[in-house]
Amino acid sequence: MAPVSIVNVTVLQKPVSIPGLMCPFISIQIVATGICGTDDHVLKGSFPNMDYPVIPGHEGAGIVESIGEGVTCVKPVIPLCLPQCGECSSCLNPDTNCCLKTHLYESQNLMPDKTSRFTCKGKQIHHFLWISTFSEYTVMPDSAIARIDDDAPLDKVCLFGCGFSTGYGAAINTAKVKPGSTCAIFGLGGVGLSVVIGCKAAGASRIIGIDINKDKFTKARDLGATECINPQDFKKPIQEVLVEMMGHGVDYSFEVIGRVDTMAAALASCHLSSGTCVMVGAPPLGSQISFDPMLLFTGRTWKGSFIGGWKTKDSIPKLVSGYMEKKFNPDVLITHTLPFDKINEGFELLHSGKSIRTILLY
Ligand code: COD
Ligand code: ZN
Ligand code: ZN
Repeated sequence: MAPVSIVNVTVLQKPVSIPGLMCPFISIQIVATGICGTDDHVLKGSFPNMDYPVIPGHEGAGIVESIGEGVTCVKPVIPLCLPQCGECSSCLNPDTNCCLKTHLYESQNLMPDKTSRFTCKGKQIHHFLWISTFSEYTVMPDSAIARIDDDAPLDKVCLFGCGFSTGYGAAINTAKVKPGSTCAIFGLGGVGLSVVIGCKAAGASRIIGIDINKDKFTKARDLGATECINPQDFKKPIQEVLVEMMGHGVDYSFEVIGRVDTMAAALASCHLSSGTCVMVGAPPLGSQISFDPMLLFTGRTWKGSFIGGWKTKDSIPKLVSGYMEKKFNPDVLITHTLPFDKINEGFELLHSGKSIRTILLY
């Protein structure tokens, strides 16, 4: 993989007014941004329809730098990698958070008005998830910005832009983990550990962490995992190991890696009739999954979870307020803090498995 190059990018900060388009844009100065596994997927070319060159980054916190007509949002803010327009049928439906006016349905590499606001040496650079937080100055639609507490420490609460909210919400909102239940979490990166935090908060009695890197186990146990296992220590497939351990499989399983083999294993690991499997990781570009349909026929539930099921603009500020009230503490996920120009070191730490979350400061 080529190293990330640090270049001076020019950002067009003035809102561009497109006749008939009711979507104001806001320029944000990013103060801190985390490196998430998804940014690494961008560098590896794992996403469909991604246009390069692109500025990744989606776990940031910043301050409002300038505002457009009709925008009342003021600083400080968290950019939302899943916007919430508040008006579409998904936004009006209490059971989903996948807003229809987002990059899920149109290019994520251009702003909704089909422009790019970044150039480098005269060449157009693309946006990522409409927020591109690996840029000190960035532009995003109003629907992709959440106003947060004035006193929130931006070098910590940037984690609410993705990792913590995604994992915690997968347990609390999507799975709706019940007290006394059993859970298995495949993948103990920043997002998987946030699932562990959510399962513990929900009162699960057994929380099994699964990872091929046993260095992740200490932190997983500190956060509430009751057992940790490495699939490479067993001759049998991990789903058979889990079913044997639990009698009939776990009540809830979570795939937080983004691999089809572990997605199928997570499904087979949950209870044959009452088990729920939640897919948090995104499958690789163009992948297909094959599984025995009997796994679902007997009653298992298989669900996806994007940004923890949160309606982001409404919920992220509340999560940050909960953090300020010390209701939960994702700070423990931050293993490294580096100046932004050491971004390549941050990715090396991720690849070597030494970091959970590296926060980059501008
Ligand atoms: N078996 C068990 N564990 C494994 C295996 C395996 N075969 N392969 C890798 N792992 C472990 C790694 O050792 C690591 O500990 C963990 O899985 C992955 O962690 P990270 O640190 O690389 O990644 P996270 O936690 O930052 O992100 C994980 C996601 C699954 C969320 C991410 O990779 C992803 O798929 N994102 C896309 C989904 C999405 O859009 N989510 C919301 C925005 S990120
Ligand atoms: Zn919407
Ligand atoms: Zn992420």
